[in-house]
Amino acid sequence: MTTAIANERLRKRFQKWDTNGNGSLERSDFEGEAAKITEAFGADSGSPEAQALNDAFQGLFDYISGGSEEVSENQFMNVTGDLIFQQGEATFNRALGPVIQALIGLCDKNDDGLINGDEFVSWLKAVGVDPGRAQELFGQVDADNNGELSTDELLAAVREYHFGRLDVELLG
Ligand SMILES: [Ca+2]
Ligand SMILES: [Ca+2]
Ligand SMILES: [Ca+2]
Repeated sequence: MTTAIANERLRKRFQKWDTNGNGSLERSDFEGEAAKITEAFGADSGSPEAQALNDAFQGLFDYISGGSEEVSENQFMNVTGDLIFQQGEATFNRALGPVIQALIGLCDKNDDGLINGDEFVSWLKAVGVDPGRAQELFGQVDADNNGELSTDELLAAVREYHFGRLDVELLG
């Protein structure tokens, strides 16, 4: 990993999450992001799955903002850089776990808590990744090679992306 790639990826994430484009993150940006993802998955905005995703994004905003109303780009880079590169995996999983679990909830058509190949294709489509890469990417995320993606495997993939070791952007 180079720090340059890692920083560029975090900066991209900041810009994406700044859904109203005003140069800082507010709670409403995270509501907007949850709503956008819900729509991309074709889920009803009033469904429990949509609510869970919104709650998860609000929890993530609480973590990133540390209780303030808005988060500047510098603050975001510091907090998320610390979360990804300094804190251990357990802290990362606590912060991002609810978002990943909510995404699984939106995508898990057969309700087994895991993401199979077909479900992964619809995930990639919803977050704007070329589904033609699904097979290759699935193999990279499926660490234990059992043909299903677990919460832990998906969380590890998000970390690996931010370390610059994996090229799939699962959070859209
Ligand atoms: Ca904003
Ligand atoms: Ca499933
Ligand atoms: Ca697996």
